[in-house]
Amino acid sequence: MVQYKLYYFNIRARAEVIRLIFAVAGVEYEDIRIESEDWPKHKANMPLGQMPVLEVDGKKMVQSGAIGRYLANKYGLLGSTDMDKYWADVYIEMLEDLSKKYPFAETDEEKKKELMQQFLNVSVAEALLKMEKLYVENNNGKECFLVGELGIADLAVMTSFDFLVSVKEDILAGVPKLAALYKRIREIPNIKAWVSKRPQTQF
Ligand SMILES: N[C@@H](CCC(=O)N[C@@H](CS)C(=O)NCC(=O)O)C(=O)O
Repeated sequence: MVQYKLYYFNIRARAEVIRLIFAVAGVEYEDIRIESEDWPKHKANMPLGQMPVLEVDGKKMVQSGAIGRYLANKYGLLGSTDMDKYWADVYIEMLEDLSKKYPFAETDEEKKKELMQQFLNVSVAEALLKMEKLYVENNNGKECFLVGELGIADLAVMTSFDFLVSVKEDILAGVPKLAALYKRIREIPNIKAWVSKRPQTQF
């Protein structure tokens, strides 16, 4: 059996899709969470000086997106056709574009509040509407997942929405299809079980 060790900070962020893939696939792994104050001791041992890092039988893998696709491919969550894989990537890239607009770097609290409102009310609102439109067009309004069967894009949506809903509870009010999708993903038994036991962190 493959031995997996996942190294990341004690947050969901860039490691959560990987954790969700393991949860859905029912695969055992060590979820190693490094506290920020201990990070300087570990940084030099990580191939790119960053995390997430997934150790697979002692070999360290880097880049969360690449790790996610590697695992999704292995555990049947990448999409069954080339077109499904393409569309899964489209949704993931949309979320990635959106995450780049989050005002991480702002240190002034007042300014950050203002930028956060702009992020939620403009960037997120527009991205959600575009995503809802694509979802409806692509799955012909069927009540299922983003691209056919449950896959990596759904897990990426779930983890992004977990964050967005935590900062603005009604953020999905204008996108009922995506709101229903989010609910459906969170109700999958393996996901529900992981959510109920995972460490509670802000993001
Ligand atoms: N593109 C990389 C980005 C990794 C990254 O930025 N990791 C951050 C945490 S989210 C990190 O390790 N920061 C600590 C540092 O760079 O010292 C990925 O997705 O894996």
